[in-house]
Amino acid sequence: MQPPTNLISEAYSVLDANDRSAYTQPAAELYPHQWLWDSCFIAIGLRHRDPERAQNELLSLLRGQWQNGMLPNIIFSTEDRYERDRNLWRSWINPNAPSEVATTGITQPPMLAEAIVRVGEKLSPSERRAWYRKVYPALLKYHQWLYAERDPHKEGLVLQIHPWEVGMDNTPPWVAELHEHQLNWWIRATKKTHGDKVIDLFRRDTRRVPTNQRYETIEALALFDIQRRLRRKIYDIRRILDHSLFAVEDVVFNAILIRNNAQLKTIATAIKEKLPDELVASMQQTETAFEELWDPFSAGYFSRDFITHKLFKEASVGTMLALYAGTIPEERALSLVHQLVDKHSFSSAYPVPSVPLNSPWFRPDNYWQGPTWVNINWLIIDGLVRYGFIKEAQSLREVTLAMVTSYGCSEYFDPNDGHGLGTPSFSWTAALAVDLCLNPIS
Ligand code: 9WN
Repeated sequence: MQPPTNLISEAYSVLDANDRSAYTQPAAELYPHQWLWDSCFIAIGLRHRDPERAQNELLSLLRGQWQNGMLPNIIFSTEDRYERDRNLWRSWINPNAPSEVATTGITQPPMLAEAIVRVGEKLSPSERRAWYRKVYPALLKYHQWLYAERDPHKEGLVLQIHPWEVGMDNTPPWVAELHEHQLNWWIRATKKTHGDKVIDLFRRDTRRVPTNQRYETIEALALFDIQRRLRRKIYDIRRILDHSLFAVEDVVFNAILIRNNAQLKTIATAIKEKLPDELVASMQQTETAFEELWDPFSAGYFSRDFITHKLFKEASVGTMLALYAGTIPEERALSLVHQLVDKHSFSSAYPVPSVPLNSPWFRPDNYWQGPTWVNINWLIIDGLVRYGFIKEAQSLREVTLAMVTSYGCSEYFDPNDGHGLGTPSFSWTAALAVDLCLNPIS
């Protein structure tokens, strides 16, 4: 397939329109701040045209790093009109938070090492080493924080305390858990009295994106309620875990961690730094423990409850991210690929649906409950290539590019007919379309 040159120029104009000089916003109006995994994906695209801007995109993430090493999922815009967003989180109540910028108190999938390496590929060997040296201390501190704070029982898997940490906000496994255990009395009362219809009128997101394409108001209330509880514990993980049983060892987060641990090693080796022994042991342990997320009956990987270790067996594209981890046994990878090409499961006309077609949760237009996302496809393609499933990777790359060429740089897409959903002019769709275009698979 010829790289569609007008797709590349359209994608770059999206990234330029969303440029806020210190960082690139995911989308105008709906997402005006800097998001952690968005900036990683954005840098992966930007590196092709402007490696310096790509480096700055990642460096600007480090402005938000907490003293304990945490990288927050959002660094808030300093514009006056976003005071409400900053005040909702009030990161400054925690002594580890940075003083110059306001952030959230939670993180997002650790894609940073991958982005650093991808940007490094566009630099000369000496520039690359200088680049790696510049970012290595912060990156190392982040991975150490992940294990120190998020693997308190030293099990090898790191835990998440909010669906926003996984970046797939209303994915069925988390939403099912929310409904089961996390709707407190006033949210249930709101639901019973249909108060959610009134609250709908005040939602900022549904003023920009049709209501059916976003999460339910009841779910939004539950997400904000968890956020409020985290704030009450001043984002201190010990206090949070003492009082809350809502902690999940998420399959997507941990798969991404495994691959990014490997990329952290790549960086350390290139600059002749020795990773601390304790961290190396934890990294190894994650690869082994990840296999505990495998369910032989449904032949898939699932997130699990941190305390009970019960697997959350609602099917989602999360299982496919195990391919990106790159450490699962070949026969398990093969069985995931069978589902990927199965017409009743993940093989829709415009794959990969975020929920398989045969799941009772499947809704083609609803956010993380059906639509196809370009970042997820990018991660799956990368995993397929490393496992040697070249034909499958090529075909997924082609259909992804065809979808973006026909329907633009939307936030997500209908997996049946490909039309764009969510906000238009979405940065990671643009950036990763550029990367897929310029990286043919051979
Ligand atoms: C909450 C910015 C972010 C992405 C997430 C996506 C969505 C926010 C929201 O947008 O989350 O963080 O308002 O729903 O789910 O993956 O990073 O693009």
